[in-house]
Order: sequence, then C-alpha cells, then structure tokens
Amino acid sequence: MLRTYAAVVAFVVALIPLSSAGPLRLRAEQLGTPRNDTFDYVVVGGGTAGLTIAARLAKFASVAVIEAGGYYQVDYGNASVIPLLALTGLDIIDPTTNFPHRPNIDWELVTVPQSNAANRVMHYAQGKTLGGSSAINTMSYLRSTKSAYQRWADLVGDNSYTFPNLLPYFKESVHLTPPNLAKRNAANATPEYDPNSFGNGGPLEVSWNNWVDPTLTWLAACLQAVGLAINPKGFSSGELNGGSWLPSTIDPTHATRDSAQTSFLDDALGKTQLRVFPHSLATRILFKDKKAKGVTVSTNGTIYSLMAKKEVIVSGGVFHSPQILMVSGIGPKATLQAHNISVVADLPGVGKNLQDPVSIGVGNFVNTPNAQSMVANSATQPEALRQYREDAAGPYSSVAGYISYERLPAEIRSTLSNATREALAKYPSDWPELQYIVGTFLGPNGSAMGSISATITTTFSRGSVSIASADIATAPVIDPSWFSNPADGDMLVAGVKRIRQAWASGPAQSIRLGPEARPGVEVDTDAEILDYIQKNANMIWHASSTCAMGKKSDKMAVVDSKARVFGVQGLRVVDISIFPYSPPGHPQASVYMIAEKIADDIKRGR
Ligand SMILES: Cc1cc2nc3c(=O)[nH]c(=O)nc-3n(C[C@H](O)[C@H](O)[C@H](O)COP(=O)(O)OP(=O)(O)OC[C@H]3O[C@@H](n4cnc5c(N)ncnc54)[C@H](O)[C@@H]3O)c2cc1C
Ligand SMILES: *[C@@H]1O[C@H](CO)[C@@H](O)[C@H](O)[C@H]1NC(C)=O
Ligand SMILES: *[C@@H]1O[C@H](CO)[C@@H](O)[C@H](O)[C@H]1NC(C)=O
Ligand SMILES: *[C@@H]1O[C@H](CO)[C@@H](O)[C@H](O)[C@H]1NC(C)=O
Ligand SMILES: *[C@@H]1O[C@H](CO)[C@@H](O)[C@H](O)[C@H]1NC(C)=O
Ligand SMILES: *[C@@H]1O[C@H](CO)[C@@H](O)[C@H](O)[C@H]1NC(C)=O
Ligand SMILES: CC(=O)N[C@H]1CO[C@H](CO)[C@@H](O)[C@@H]1O
Repeated sequence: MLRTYAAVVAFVVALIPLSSAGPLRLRAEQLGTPRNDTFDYVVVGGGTAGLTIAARLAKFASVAVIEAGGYYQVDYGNASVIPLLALTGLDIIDPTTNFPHRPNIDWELVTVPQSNAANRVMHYAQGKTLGGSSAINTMSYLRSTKSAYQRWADLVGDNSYTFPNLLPYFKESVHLTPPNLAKRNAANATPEYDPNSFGNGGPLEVSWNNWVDPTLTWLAACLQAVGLAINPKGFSSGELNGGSWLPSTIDPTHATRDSAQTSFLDDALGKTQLRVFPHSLATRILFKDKKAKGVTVSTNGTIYSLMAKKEVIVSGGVFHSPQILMVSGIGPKATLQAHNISVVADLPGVGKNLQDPVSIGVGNFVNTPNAQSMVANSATQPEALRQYREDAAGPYSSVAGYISYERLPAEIRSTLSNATREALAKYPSDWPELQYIVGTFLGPNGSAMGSISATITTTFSRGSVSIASADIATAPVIDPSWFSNPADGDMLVAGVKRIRQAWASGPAQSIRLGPEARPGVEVDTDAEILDYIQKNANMIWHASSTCAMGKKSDKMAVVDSKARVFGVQGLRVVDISIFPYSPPGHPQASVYMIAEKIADDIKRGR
C-alpha cells in the first residue's frame, strides 16, 4: 500500500500550489545567527506548542526558537502538504521497524519490545521539522469533554482548566471556515456543529474537507445504525458522544495542510522580531544555582549558548521534553546519577506517566469507491487531479473526517471483567469509553476497503521515557507499556465486538464484499480477539503526560498549573507532555490551547 503511494506521490509532484506555501525560506533577519546571544525568552522546539507560544510571546518580547528540523515542505514535499497523502503518502508513519529512514523529518524513534503486545518493537513517528508533529499528523480538529477538563482542573488544583474557562484560548488559535456544501456535495455528510465554540481571529485554519469519501458516508451510516447518532453540537463544544463529521486543520482555499509553521510561525514572521534557529539541536539547559539561564545549542557543528533574560521554555514534545530535562539535571535522581549528570532538581515524575491510547481496526472489502481507489485508477485519477488543481476539491483535498464516541451499551459492558468495569466506574457520566474512526484503504489490485477502528479513550496502562545517555543526541528510551493494565486489552476486545455489530448492520450489507478481511472470521473467542489485538494494535500517535502537571503536594508532578517546573526557576515546559493525563478526543486542539494559555499567563506576569 505504501509503495503504491510512493508512485502516487511521485505523480502528484506538480500538485502543490506552491504559492500557498509561503516563501519556505527564512529571510536573513528572521534567521537566528549561530553565535552566543541573549533573548528575553528561549523556546526549545519549534513544534506545535513551541511555535505557538513563541509567536505569542514575540508580540511583546524578544524570542528565539530552536528547532532540530527545517521546512517539511522542502524536506518531505507533497506528502506532508496534500491532505489525502497524510493518510497513506506519509511513509514515515509506518509503525514497524521496517519504517523508511528520513532523518530530515522524523526522529526515527523506536520503543523497547512490548512484552504484552507480542514483544513488538514499534517505530513511533514524531515530526522533526518546523511545525513538529502538526506537520505530519492527520489534521483532525476536536477537543475533549467538559468533565475531562474539570478532572484536569481538579487534579492540578486550578479552576482556570474548566472547559468554560479554557474556551477563550481554544477560540484564540482558530480561524474557522464553515463547510463548503457545494464542494462536499454529500447531503448525508452535512456537518453539524456549534459556531459559538469557535473564534475567527486566530492564525490556524480549521475547515471541513472539500470532498467527502463515498465509502465514509456508508461507514458512518453503519455506526449510526447501531445507535451512535450524529451529535448536533459536533466535537468542539465539550461533548464527545455519538458521531460527527469533523473539521481538520486544512487551509480550505488551497486544500493544503495548516501546521503550526504555516499558521503561527508565518504570521509572526511578518509582524514580530521572532528569531528562528532551524537545523539546530538544543543540547542542554544552563542553570545558575537553580535558575534556568539559557540553552546550549549545536548548529551544524557550531556550539553556542542562547541566554534567556526572562525564561527558558521547553516544547520538545512527549518524548524529548523529559529527555531535555533529564540531560540538564532535572529528573529522577537515580537515573541522573547513573549517567553522571549533576542533579539540579530531583523530580521523580520526569518521564513517568506516559499514556499512549491504542487502537485496533476491523476491515472489509467494499463495493463503493474511496479516495485512494479513485486516485489509483487511471480512469478517475485525471479528474481528481483537475479538481484539486482548479478547485482545491476532490479526493486529494480530503482526509478522514468522521469519528464516533460512546459509552458501552449494557450488553457489551457485561462482557468486560469486573476489574475493568470498576476502573471505568471511576470516570464521570459524560466520559466516552471508546472511540471509533472510520477509514478507507486501497486493497490488492486496486480494490477498495473500509475500516472501522476502536481506540481506547481512557489509557489505563502507564509507560515511561528515560535516557540511555547524558548526550541529547542519543535517542530516549521509550516504553509505552501497552496492555500492562489488562483493562486496555479488555476494552479493545469489546470494541472489536461492537464494530462487528456495525459491520453486520443494514447499511453494511449494501457495501460489504466477502467474509471479514481483518481480523477474519476465524478470530472469534475473546481470547482469540485479545491475541489478535496484542499482535496488531497500533498507536494513534497521541502519547502524552511525561512531564505531568499537578499540585505541589504531588511528588510525581513535574510542572505546576502555570507550566513552571518544580524545584527550579525560570523554566517552563509547554507541550503535550504536561497534560496530566491523556484526555478523550484528539490532542492537537488542546496543544494549541495550552500554548495560548501559558503565553497569556506569562504576558500577565503569572
Ligand atoms: C502521525 C500522527 C497523526 C496524528 N494525528 C492527529 C490528529 O489527527 N489530530 C490531533 O489532534 N492530533 C494528532 N496527532 C497528535 C498531535 O499532532 C500531537 O499530539 C501534537 O502535534 C504534539 O505537539 P507538541 O508541541 O507536544 O510536540 P511536537 O509538535 O512534536 O513538537 C516538538 C518539537 O520539538 C523539536 N525538538 C525536540 N527536541 C529538540 C531538541 N533537542 N532541539 C531542537 N528541537 C527539538 C521537534 O523537532 C519538534 O519540532 C497526530 C500525531 C502524529 C505523529
Ligand atoms: C552545514 O555545513 C556544511 C559545511 O559547511 C554546509 O555545506 C551545510 O549546508 C550546512 N548545513 C546547514 C543545515 O547549515
Ligand atoms: C560561545 O561562548 C563559549 C564560551 O565563551 C565559547 O567557547 C564558544 O566558542 C562561543 N561560541 C561561538 C559560536 O562563538
Ligand atoms: C561516571 O563516572 C564514573 C567515575 O568517573 C565512571 O567510572 C563511570 O563510567 C561514569 N559513568 C557514565 C555513564 O559515564
Ligand atoms: C463480579 O462482580 C459480581 C457482582 O458485581 C460478582 O457477583 C462476581 O462474583 C464478580 N466476579 C468475579 C470474578 O469477581
Ligand atoms: C491481483 O491480480 C493478479 C493478476 O490478475 C492475480 O494474480 C492476483 O491473485 C491478484 N491478487 C489479489 C490479492 O487478488
Ligand atoms: C515526496 C515527494 O515526492 N516530493 C516531491 C513533491 O514535489 C516537489 C516539487 O514540487 C518535488 O521536488 C518532490 O520530490
């Protein structure tokens, strides 16, 4: 499948409307010079959160942002820009150890063998580029639930984390474009949403796909047929139940990816003195006594320090932020001492509490076409190309777009173990228990496939990130510990059963061809389903919570509710690593939000 896509990617070389992608080269005055220098704020990591907070701080202060990668549009091209290719053209999202090595765009991280998942070693893609993982993600834009943010507020002891109090920060990042119903041309896929949940002034484009995959409308109907009705508010109003045609972070005018780079960075470069240090590795945070004073940087062999008059902000993402803290002397004392790193602050929680939601799909051959089968077919591809070039529409303009959530119906709930039911009972009544994502694939010989996957929305297993060396250039040790808590496997077994109900529904009968393709009818008993899950479950790249926010009294907390690292001064961590736990929903909206929120705290002197 990926190989087919390489051919498609090569074919669509001419597709990118380059005029929409900005200059893709920093002008001299925007580019940091590799030399010892001083700024008000030094931001480590030009990813989703890093570029957002850097752009906001640059409105009133001097800011440097250090990023290991460059421009993904240059380094990776069409696959990272054209929406359809985010699903199957991004070859680096291959989770197996056969992943293609592309050090210009991906950190090439792998996990330790997963002892509860058939001993698999997984490749965990993470964007190493301006925009970070927002440059390689699937672009779905949705938020978590009211009770999930209430739980966050309770855990960290700060009421500013309730959904109503967070809403202004969610709104601030976004520019929403209502659905283009003419381009979508699908009466059974009209998005329902609450416009009051969105603002209009932010730089990040959020819009609905300019085309609807016909197979997805059938798969949505299958989920609706087993009780997951359309949610009239959509998934940005603090509710996650039923189904929704979702918006994505796509610029609807050109139908191109909008990342933190094309939104926040581009916007700031025109208006502020923000300095960007691309292709530069932040190697260590410098402390004087217990105050962060700056960062040492390596740019192509030149070693220098960027000093921070005010603060250092670490936005390296879920795996690298804890690594940067540890190599700089902040983390579990025993780990630091084992690597001869002098201890600045003994924080046992750094790198712990990793939460990585896992997912499993049930797939079938179908008689309806999909985006991939249409662009792989020489009879339909030219029209798809024309639609994309001339109208920013058609299959190339579109990525995924329909998700459902539910609390398990009683009949399936009764198949869970007592322990799993007791674990679920600790969560509030609006908390979704499983997520279902519908997807389409290209099967053998140009055939079309449909898939419905289940993802856990509460991750009961806890993993970790640690260091193998005091040298930042050595990859961190990543152990998501999949299925170390049996409740996660139990939930996915229930998910497979539920999805099989959807595949047995009336709408499914109209499109299904042949016996179940994956897992296959021979995978039948709970034990067989669990075994299949352990061998085949995948990440959905939502790992979080390795520098968890919490109360000062919580010994495992790494930052306080203003993202300030405990035990030191002048240092914050701002990215997905500080989420206290993995909230239901997809994280990027909350990552942009937290960067907006902490930037506002800093601006107000908090
Ligand atoms: C394949 C994939 C699909 C996804 N799909 C979705 C989706 O559809 N919807 C959704 O909401 N979320 C999705 N996500 C998750 C979401 O994109 C991430 O959670 C989010 O982007 C994380 O933001 P971040 O700022 O924490 O980290 P990142 O955006 O990864 O930024 C970290 C940055 O720090 C840089 N860096 C790290 N260490 C150093 C160093 N030492 N020196 C210099 N620079 C450094 C990195 O290069 C990177 O640019 C997906 C993620 C992936 C990978
Ligand atoms: C690094 O230095 C080499 C040799 O001076 C140069 O050719 C190359 O372009 C530089 N790379 C970057 C990313 O600056
Ligand atoms: C920065 O300063 C340090 C310490 O004075 C020095 O060793 C280093 O060479 C300087 N770096 C550059 C690029 O000038
Ligand atoms: C730490 O220092 C000791 C004593 O100098 C040395 O023996 C040991 O190898 C060092 N360990 C590491 C991981 O560098
Ligand atoms: C599960 O809980 C029910 C009551 O809720 C109890 O009757 C049953 O014995 C429990 N089963 C096990 C295996 O603990
Ligand atoms: C694909 O088509 C070829 C040639 O017609 C055939 O030999 C092969 O079995 C087909 N593969 C599948 C999986 O249908
Ligand atoms: C990954 C890939 O195929 N990228 C191509 C996209 O388009 C540019 C030019 O527009 C090519 O140079 C890349 O090779």
